[in-house]
Amino acid sequence: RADASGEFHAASQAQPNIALVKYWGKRDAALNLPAVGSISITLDSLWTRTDVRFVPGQKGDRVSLNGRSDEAESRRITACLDLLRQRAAVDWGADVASRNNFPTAAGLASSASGFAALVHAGARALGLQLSDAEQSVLARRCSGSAARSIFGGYVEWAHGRLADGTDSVAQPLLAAESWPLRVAVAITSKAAKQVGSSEGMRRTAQTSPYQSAWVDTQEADLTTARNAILARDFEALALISEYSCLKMHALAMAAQPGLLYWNGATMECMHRVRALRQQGLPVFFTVDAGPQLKAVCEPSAIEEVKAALRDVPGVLDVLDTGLGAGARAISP
Ligand code: 2P0
Repeated sequence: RADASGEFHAASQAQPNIALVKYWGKRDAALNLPAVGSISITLDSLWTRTDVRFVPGQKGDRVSLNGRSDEAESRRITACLDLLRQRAAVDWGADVASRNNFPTAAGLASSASGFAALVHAGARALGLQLSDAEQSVLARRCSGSAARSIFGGYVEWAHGRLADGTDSVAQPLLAAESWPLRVAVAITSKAAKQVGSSEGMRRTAQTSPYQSAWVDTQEADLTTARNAILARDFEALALISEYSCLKMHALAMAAQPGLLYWNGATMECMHRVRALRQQGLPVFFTVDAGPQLKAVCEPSAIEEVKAALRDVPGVLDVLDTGLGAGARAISP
């Protein structure tokens, strides 16, 4: 299985994705099965690049993230590599070097691109011939949203019916080129978030009185968003996306203690985006488990959207990206 130079080595790139119909909650924490399906867009100019080298005989993994080591992240990476080692029936340690060109762990879905790139590179390094769907299932077990970053463009991750989770997999709905929307990301804080997504979801499911309403209403939202995407109906996608975002945050805010992922600037950005849309600009917002605001717009609106967000007090920076492809090989 080794490559031409006798090494078990590969590198891959994956991009973060942003959910328009949100994933929040698990029905099985061990297999990382979601309580709800979700729909996302994969971005293009933000990326994770990950290099994986398995070393026969090596005990344990050596992990470098943006040039540094982090014990908690290394444990998650080892757990993910264990799934690949199990498949390949080897017990070799790996050297992993991964970097992002955007802030890690601040609500920019670094775990989505990170684990999608890790599974993609790790599978190839071991010579495993995995389909995209199989990679999506493995990435899901490492971090739920990573299931979606295996694919590009508009992606749906299914709730699934099977107890073993093999059908809780992402699949593409529409290629990025078929509806090339743009995304402006307003960075309102560069600090790592205080409550990670897994802990936030656990607390929400245990204590939020809105959990069952969230689960019960998701199928209808998925249908609405899927239809809007297939019809390329911007206004319909705007309404369902803002609805799902605000519903997820209301659910999480009602946990005990309540989860507050926004800061003041996040809220100001939401008002600014709503005002722009009222003026006729094709733009809507979404916010994940962190304080950054993502404004999704038609290409013609991107400069005006960026300028408006830059103008909001508390906005530190505005990134700008299109929609991109799924996980893929790069030269090591
Ligand atoms: C999403 N988020 O659909 C939702 C919306 C954040 C808010 O998926 O525990 O890092 O690793 O499965 O995927 C972030 O959660 O959580 C997330 P785990 P993940 O994008």
